[in-house]
Amino acid sequence: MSRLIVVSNRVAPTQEGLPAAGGLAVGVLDALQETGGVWFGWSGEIVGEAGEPVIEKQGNVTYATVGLSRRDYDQYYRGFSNATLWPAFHYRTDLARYDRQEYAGYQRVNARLAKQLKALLRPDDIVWVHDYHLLPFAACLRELGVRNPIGFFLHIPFPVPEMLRTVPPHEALVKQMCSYDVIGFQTETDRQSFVDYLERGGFGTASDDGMVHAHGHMFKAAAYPIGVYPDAIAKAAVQFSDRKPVRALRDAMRGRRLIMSVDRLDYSKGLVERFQAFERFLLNAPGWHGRVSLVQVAPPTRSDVQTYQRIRQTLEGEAGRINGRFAQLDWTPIQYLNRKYERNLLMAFFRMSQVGYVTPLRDGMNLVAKEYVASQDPADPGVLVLSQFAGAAEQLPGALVVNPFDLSQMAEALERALSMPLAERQARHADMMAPLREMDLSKWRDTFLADLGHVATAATVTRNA
Ligand code: GDG
Repeated sequence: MSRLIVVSNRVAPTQEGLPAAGGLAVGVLDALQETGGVWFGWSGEIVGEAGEPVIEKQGNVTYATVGLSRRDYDQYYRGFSNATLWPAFHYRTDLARYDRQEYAGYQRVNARLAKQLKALLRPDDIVWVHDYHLLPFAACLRELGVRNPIGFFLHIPFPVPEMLRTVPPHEALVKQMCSYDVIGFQTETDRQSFVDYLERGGFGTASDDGMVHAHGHMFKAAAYPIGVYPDAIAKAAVQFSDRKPVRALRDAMRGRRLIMSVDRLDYSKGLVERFQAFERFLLNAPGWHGRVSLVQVAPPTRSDVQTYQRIRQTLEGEAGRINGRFAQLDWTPIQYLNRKYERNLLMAFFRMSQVGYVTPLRDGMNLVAKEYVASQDPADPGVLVLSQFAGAAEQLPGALVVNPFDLSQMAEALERALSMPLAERQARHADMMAPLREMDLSKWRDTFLADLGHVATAATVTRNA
């Protein structure tokens, strides 16, 4: 049987039951533990000189990790990946910068990782590459003569052509992407943006069955919305409901309503606007003072990228200001927790809350929204307030969908969610559970890999004809 080789920037093995707080790590680890396979990528360590991969087996999964030098880390990871591609793909050109040396480092690290992976590859392995750090990876492997099927999944949004063109080497990057056999996006909208870029630029054409012919390659581009395992989440939420931190939160709420938010601390998640909309809600609805709190869990990430330091400061300022304005001796409106929690505890927090407040300014999918829904008690479910700019909004019709740039609308949605009658909450919850079950995480993995199998077989036949 052929092995599945997953490649992502950061390989994230479980450490003391705590996987990294990131959607890719959560989704990939769950998907890989079931099928078994190899996970190749950066160990998270900065080393003097990049050496051979370190191989380590844990259960079903073999981890093959490599270190990055300080220069590689600064140029490839902190630089081009997270200070150019991440902001631009999330429509934050105001925060994006471009540096030629960083881009050269990005290409250099992709080429080196490809070389290191090639040494581990067997002829019948299937390679599945993840995310924006590795757009050129298949092109690098092909240059080394690798013939294996290679698929790619983009976890973040694919921007509209005008936005993409703000990234100076856009043409070279998209050309390199065309070396993959299958390119997966979170939503139809993302897929369409990619195809628009190719067609309007005269680089290629797409047909109705999802096949694309561009830059001399035939490949498939389709949407594979990433999912969760709703039943496992519901079970964890119940099992963890008696744990100490959950009891502590319940006690602290003392019968108050709870609005719950969980995000990596990232400017794409719309935290500042979210706090400000909560402030507006408190202004509009004094009857709720003392009766509802917003708990925001926001573990810091990429804290050595300057824009992330700035968002952290702004947010601390906003939480302090809003609390100073409204707090009472026995009531803190916003509890802002800059730390990581065990994942199952988060699911229990979701279950005890009345509102899930998930309002990114832009998000590929947003797994928190799906986890929130899955954690609820179907007999007495909380309400999801969800940004229209999260990929998840295309799949969760029962949410109260808001525009995160419209603070008044978000404030109204909070009020509506907090006062929603039980029957409506139940109906909305049931509407969301159906697609969550239908498009769960194994479906995401299996449909992607099935397509990769078909396309790669066809490509081999053509190559050998
Ligand atoms: C990228 C895309 C896409 C959060 N805090 C803690 C913690 N988390 C977990 C959540 C959730 C995951 O991290 C976050 O996933 P998201 O999907 O919400 O967001 P990104 O990290 O930006 O993920 C995103 C995703 O990839 C998957 O394709 O949906 O659009 O940006 O599972 O529960 N986990 C733990 N402690 C925390 O404090 N253990």
